[in-house]
Amino acid sequence: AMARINTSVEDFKKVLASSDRVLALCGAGLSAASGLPTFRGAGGLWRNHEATSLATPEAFAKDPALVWLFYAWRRHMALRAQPNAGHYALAELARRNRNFLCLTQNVDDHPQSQLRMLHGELLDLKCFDGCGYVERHNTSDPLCPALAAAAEDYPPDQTMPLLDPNQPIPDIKVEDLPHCPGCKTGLLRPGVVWFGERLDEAMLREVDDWIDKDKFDLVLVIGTSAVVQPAAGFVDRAADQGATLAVFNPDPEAAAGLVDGDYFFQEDSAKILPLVIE
Ligand code: BJW
Ligand code: ZN
Repeated sequence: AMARINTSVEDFKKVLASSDRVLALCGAGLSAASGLPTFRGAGGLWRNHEATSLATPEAFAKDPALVWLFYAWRRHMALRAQPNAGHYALAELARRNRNFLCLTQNVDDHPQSQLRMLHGELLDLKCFDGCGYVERHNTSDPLCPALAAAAEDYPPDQTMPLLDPNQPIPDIKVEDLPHCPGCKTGLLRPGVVWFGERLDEAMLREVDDWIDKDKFDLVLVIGTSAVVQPAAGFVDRAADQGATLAVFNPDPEAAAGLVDGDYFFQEDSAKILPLVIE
């Protein structure tokens, strides 16, 4: 039988108001209304590449110029993007409830006391050779002259040549990509977590401890396909403890796995979050 999923804003507001420990897991869909692309499904292609295939150390080792163009373009987009009403609603929830913890898989946010950026930060730079060099929050755009093609602005009716797979990719020499000021030999790379890489250990331990501390009342799953580990596992763990889940996602498939009494809002998170958190 189909699970009886609740879709009532009024019911949800009561559950939220009576919830103490609340966890949120956010993904790329939260930033969709700010004009930033998601990873999977429509919008997950960059030129003719799957965005997820570029987010690996292997892709960077093989073709650092290609991967840097992708991230330089993401930096350019993120630097121009504005937070949307969904971001503001979550910030309001954090102000109201000190026992609310927000985990985001997005790299385009700003760390705060109740926000953990599981997959790192797009504007951070670190050494690909692992010498330990890190630069926080570098906002240069373009990051270097070789990556200028990723930082050009075009009118909305024109396709940026970089995004047109029929246009050749700019020819960039590896020596013209940003290099590590620490060891002088390694390439710099974005300070994000790629597939096969470990999340920040201290952050993981802190999140683990917080989850194990007590039962959850409510878990919000916002704009994420929830397929990437260990992020998605946090939701499963909270659900196993008996928490009510509430999914905010326009894709009907995002409701798979919900059980009786859970909530599903099949909408743009920028529209629905302000209504349920007001
Ligand atoms: C809207 C909307 C709107 C649209 N409003 N919603 C087999 C089993 C289990 C695990 C593994 C496995 N094989 C490999 C692994 C491990 C791997 C993994 O989980 N892979 C799975 C895919 C199977 N995980 C890792 O490698 C992690 N590390 C790790 O496990 O370390 C331990 C270890 C390492 C080595 C050896 C042994 C152990 C690291 C994962 C790092 C993920 N990195 C990326 C890139 C980050 C940098 C960057 O931004 O470029 O993170 S990949 C990409 O996916 C990015 C995202 O944060 C992440 C999640 O994607 P997200 O946010 O959910 O986006 P989408 O596009 O998938 O979904 C968007 C959703 O929004 C959709 O549902 C839309 O419908 C919706 N939406 N518009 C609301 N307006
Ligand atoms: Zn270095």
